Amino acid sequence: MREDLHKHGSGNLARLVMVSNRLLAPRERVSRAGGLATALREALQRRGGLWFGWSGEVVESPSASARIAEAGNTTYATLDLSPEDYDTYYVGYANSTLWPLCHYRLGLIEFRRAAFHGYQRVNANFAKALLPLLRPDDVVWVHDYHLIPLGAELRKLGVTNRIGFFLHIPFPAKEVFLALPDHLALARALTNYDLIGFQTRNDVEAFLSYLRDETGARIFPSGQFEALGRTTQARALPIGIDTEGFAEIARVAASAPETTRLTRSLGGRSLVIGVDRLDYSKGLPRKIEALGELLEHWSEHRGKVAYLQISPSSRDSVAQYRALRREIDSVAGRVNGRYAEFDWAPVRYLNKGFSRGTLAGFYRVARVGFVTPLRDGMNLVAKEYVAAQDPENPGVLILSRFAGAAGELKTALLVNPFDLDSLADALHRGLTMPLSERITRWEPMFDALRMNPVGVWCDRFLTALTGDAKERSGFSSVLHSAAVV
Ligand code: GDG
Repeated sequence: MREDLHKHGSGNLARLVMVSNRLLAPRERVSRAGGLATALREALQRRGGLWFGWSGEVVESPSASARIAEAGNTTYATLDLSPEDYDTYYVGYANSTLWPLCHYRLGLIEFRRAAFHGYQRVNANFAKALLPLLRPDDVVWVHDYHLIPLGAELRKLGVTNRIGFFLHIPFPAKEVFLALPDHLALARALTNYDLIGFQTRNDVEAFLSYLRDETGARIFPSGQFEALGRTTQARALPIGIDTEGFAEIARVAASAPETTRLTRSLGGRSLVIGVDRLDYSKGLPRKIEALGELLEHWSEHRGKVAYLQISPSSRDSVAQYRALRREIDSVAGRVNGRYAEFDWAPVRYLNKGFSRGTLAGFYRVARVGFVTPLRDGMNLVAKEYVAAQDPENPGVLILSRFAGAAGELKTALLVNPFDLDSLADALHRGLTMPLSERITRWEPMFDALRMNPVGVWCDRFLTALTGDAKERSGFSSVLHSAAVV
C-alpha cells in the first residue's frame, strides 16, 4: 500500500491533491496563463499529484464522476457543470455574492437563497467525485472562495486526511462579513480545515475577530483557535511569484520584437503600464481618469506620456462586468477625446491579453507600473512589475494601499485609490522621479520578493498544514531554474 501511495511522489512525500475552481489543463498554453496557475502546475509536476476542479465546460447532464487525464506524474480530474450549477454556483454565489462581499462592494451584492443552495450542491458534488480518487495519506489543498464548503463536505463523507484551505481574496471586516446571510455557515465550514491560510495579517485578524465576537471563539497567540466545536489554525501566508524566473524572462524579453515595437511606438515618451483583469475590484475607470487629471494639472506631460492599460475581459457572464466594460470604454474615449492630438493619444486601452513573456518585456520598458485596485487579496501584477525591472534603471511602482502586496512592497508609492488627486500626484511623482530614488525604492522591494518566491509560499503552507518541515512542495529550488514563459 505504501508503495502505491507514493508511486507518483518525489522522495517519500505524501501525494499532494490540489483542488481549485479552474485548473490549467495539461495541453493549455502556459504562456497565456496567470502566474498562479502556472506555479501550481509546476508544483504538481515536480512533486507528482492530483489536480481536481471544474473543466470550464457547461453541459446539460454532467457526469457525477470526474474525467481523468494523466500528463507526466500529474493526474488531472475534472467535472463539468450543469447550466443551473453554472448560474447558481459560479455566476451567482461565487461571483455575484462572495466576490463583491470580500472586496467591500456591498452595493453590488446579490443574495439569492437558490444561489447559496447551488453553491453548496456543487461543493457537495465535488466532494463526492473527489472521494474515490483520494488515498489515505494524501494531503489536500483547497483553493479560494468558490470552494469554502468543500472541506466540510469531505469530512461528512468520512475523509480524515489533512485538508488545508487558502483564500486568495481578502477576508472582509466583521461588519461587512455580517451582511452575508450565510456568514455562520461559511465560518463553520472553514473550521473544518486543518489550516486556513490568508494573504495578510489583516485578513487573519478580520476572520478571528468575527469568530471571537460572533461565536465566542478562544484564540491563542499561535494562530490556533477553538470555535464552533473545532480546534484549528489561521495563518497569514502571503503568496509570492517566481521572482528570479520572471526577472530572467523580462531580461530576455527586453529585446523581443514586441518590446522593440512598443518602444519604437513611444518615440521617446514615458510609458505608464496597467495590467488588470477587467474587474471592478481593480479600480480601472479611476486609473484612466487619473491620467486625465495628470494632463490637466501638469500640462508638461501632454504629448510626453503614454498609458498602456491591458485588460482582458473576465466573467463576461456577470452583468456588472459587462457594465464595467462599457464604463471603461467611455472613460478612455473621454480622456483621449479631450487630450489626444493628431499624432498622439494618451490612453492605449487594450481589451485583450498577451503572453507572459510579452507582458514581462512591456513591464520592463514602463517607467511607471500603475496598480491601484480598490481592494485586492495580494496582486501579483505589482510583484511581477517589480521583478521585471532593470536593476540599473528601474521604474516606479504606484501601488494601492488596499492591495495585500502593499504589506511587502513598502517602498512603492503607496496611494489611496479612491483619491483621484493623489493618484494624479503619484503619476507626476513617478514620471519625474530621479534615478537614485528609483533605485533606492526598488531594491528593498526586489529583496522582499526574493525572500518569498512562490515555491517558498507552497512550502510554508504545506509545512504549516502537516506540521512537518520535510513536507514541502519539493519545487522551490526548481522554480528558480525553470523559466516559465
Ligand atoms: C486573485 C486575487 C491574488 C493578467 N493579464 C494577463 C495575464 N495576467 C496575469 C498576471 C497575474 C495574474 O494574471 C493576475 O493576478 P492578480 O494577483 O493581479 O489578480 P487576480 O486575477 O484577481 O487574482 C489576487 C491572486 O489571486 C493570487 O493569489 O493576488 O489578489 O484577486 O499573474 O500577470 N497573464 C497573461 N496575459 C495577460 O494578458 N499571460
